[in-house]
Amino acid sequence: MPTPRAAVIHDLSGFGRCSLTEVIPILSVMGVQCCPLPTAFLSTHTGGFTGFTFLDMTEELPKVAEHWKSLNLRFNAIYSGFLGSERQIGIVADFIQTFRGPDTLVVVDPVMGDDGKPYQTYTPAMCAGMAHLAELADVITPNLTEAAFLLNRDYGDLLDGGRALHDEGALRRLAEELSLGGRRSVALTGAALSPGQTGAMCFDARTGRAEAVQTEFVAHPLHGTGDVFASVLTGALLRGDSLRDAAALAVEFIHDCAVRTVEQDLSLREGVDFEPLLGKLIGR
Ligand code: PXL
Repeated sequence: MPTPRAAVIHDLSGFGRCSLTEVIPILSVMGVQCCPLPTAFLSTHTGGFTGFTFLDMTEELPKVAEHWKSLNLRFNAIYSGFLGSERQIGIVADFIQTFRGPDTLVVVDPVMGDDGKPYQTYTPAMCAGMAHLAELADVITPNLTEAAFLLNRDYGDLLDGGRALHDEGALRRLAEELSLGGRRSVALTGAALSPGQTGAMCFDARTGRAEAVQTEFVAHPLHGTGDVFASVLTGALLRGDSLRDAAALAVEFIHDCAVRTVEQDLSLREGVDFEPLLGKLIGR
């Protein structure tokens, strides 16, 4: 089988483990060739840091796309995440429309926020634009905060003010609603069926069914797990795994990384300690 090629549209953050510093090693170890399209270059990620640098790459993106077009490049996957400006939403949408072939897997991780709040650099207009961009996706991977933003709902009301937090039916209905009537697959992260568990609720557009995958919850604040999840999921889908199996692998891998991060007693700023565990993703 030829090596699949993916265009990966995320920021590059120097310290703190997120986006491209997770996406590239994970997809590479899973046998995928990554072609990065960096949306911004930051000194650190924006969670738990102040004073970070931020180089917006908006002007560069269409030039790269133009050159790639002249080379007739084709991609087996187009996978986007953290964006650097409102204008980038239209640029990424154009990129998807230009480079998408009949078999291209389009994954939009609608990175916008966590714990009910947008990330520091995300404006309300960017969040609204992200919902439009996500309409082009075959698969989306929101957390509960991003699900609320995509559906234009209050985060507090999303799961009945927290009462439905561990309610499988409520999570299933939410994943179904996010599928836009079954047009796209959804892996809703941070979906816990009980307080001691966590994982994903997956709606598979191919089967029309929603299914949860769960693991033991590691009670330690972690940063960058969303990017690890979506990257492992993308790699596994490119290998031909079902959405459920791909999500199960991602959930299990993050669990193992979380345990290791706690053992190393790393702070939130360090992100999730995943590099020594990459071998678990080879050839599965
Ligand atoms: O993990 C999502 C993410 C990606 N990129 C940057 C971030 C964040 C979350 O905070 O700050 C720069």
